[in-house]
Amino acid sequence: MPKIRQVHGRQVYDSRGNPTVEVDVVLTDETTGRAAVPSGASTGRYEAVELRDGGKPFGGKGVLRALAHVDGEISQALCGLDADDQAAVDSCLIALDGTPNKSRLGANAVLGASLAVARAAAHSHHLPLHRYLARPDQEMSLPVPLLNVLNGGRHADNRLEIQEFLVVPHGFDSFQEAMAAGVEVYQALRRELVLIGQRTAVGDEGGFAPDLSDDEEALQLLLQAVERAGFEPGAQVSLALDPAASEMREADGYRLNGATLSAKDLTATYAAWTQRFPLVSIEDPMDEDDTTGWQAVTAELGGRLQLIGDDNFVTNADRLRQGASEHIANAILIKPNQVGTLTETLATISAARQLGYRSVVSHRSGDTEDTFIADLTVATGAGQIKTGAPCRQERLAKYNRLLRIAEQAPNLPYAGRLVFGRGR
Ligand code: 2PG
Ligand code: MG
Repeated sequence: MPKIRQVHGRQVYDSRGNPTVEVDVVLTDETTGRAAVPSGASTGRYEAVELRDGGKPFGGKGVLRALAHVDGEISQALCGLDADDQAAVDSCLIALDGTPNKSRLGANAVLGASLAVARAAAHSHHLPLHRYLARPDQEMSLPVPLLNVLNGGRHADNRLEIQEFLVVPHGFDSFQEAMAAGVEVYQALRRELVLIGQRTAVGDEGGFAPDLSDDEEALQLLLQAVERAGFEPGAQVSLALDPAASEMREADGYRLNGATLSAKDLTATYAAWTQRFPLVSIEDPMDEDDTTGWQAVTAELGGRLQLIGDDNFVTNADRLRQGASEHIANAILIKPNQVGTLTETLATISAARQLGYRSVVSHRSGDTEDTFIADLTVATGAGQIKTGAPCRQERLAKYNRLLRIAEQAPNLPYAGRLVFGRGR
């Protein structure tokens, strides 16, 4: 097996125009691999730490220190290792960093190297990345796309408190049909917004960012868009939310539609919405540290809704196990840069499967043209991917990659009905 011969990092820019890390790996057989690292805005406090330079350039967001680690210590440690022993590569990176949260070398430096090695190894084996990452105990599938078509919270300059309103086209036979439905709903939503005199500018993840002040009105608009696009709400296309509730939390409760709600009131609001709208999933319904709020919402709604932990679990298997023992959530969001290596990401997906939790693989609000997560989702059979609206090419890059995989591997099942059944 070829060995790692060279590891080099460079500064590129993400979709928000902030610097980010890109890593190239060259193997002894001259094959190469490249990966670029995304960056969040509504980051959970327990995430692995991205190393930023501070100071004046780029508002402190420079990555020169992280890049110096890639070209220095990381390159030195990885050169000579077998490229297809990903577990050994990642153990080496974890040990080299030496901190529990990758804060010394930077999770951005570490993840860039980890993913670039996997890509290089896949090339060396002449395999598409999803086939290289596949394991006999994981059944591959094409995921349900969770398309974030209305942006609020930290991802847009409007008054919506809920960060993401998503459409979930599950009731279709193929990924291609599901994606087409998502796109039709997105275009129908644009027409709805024009009709009511709203702007159609988009937020960080390509979803529209109208100046609505009422989160319920947003849900209403979305439902209308599904119908106007000609789909059956609930049976073909359902809805999902990511309130990113840590961002809504204030000293005395959760801020929503001009009111301050207790965790109990917030749960009641979600419950009322599930009666009126075809909601199938809510991510981060409560603050990352609000264990009792999370327990209450899980007890009340966990039987009929997917409840995804993002800011609380941060793709960390130990935090997921802790949450499971506290009866919190029934699904986990998977963002490789929250944990920092590919091996840990895969371990978290396996842990979730063992615990009976679903996995939803996700982009970050600041992202790049890198499509690693598309292949990761297929390889692990996670069944769901959340990577923005069908707008802004860093979002479409992932969906388009999935369309190419779907064409190349026509026998892969579409996970829609497997995950969400036939609808309500
Ligand atoms: C989220 C993500 C991605 P960010 O909260 O789920 O949509 O946002 O990358 O800003 O954390
Ligand atoms: Mg989230």
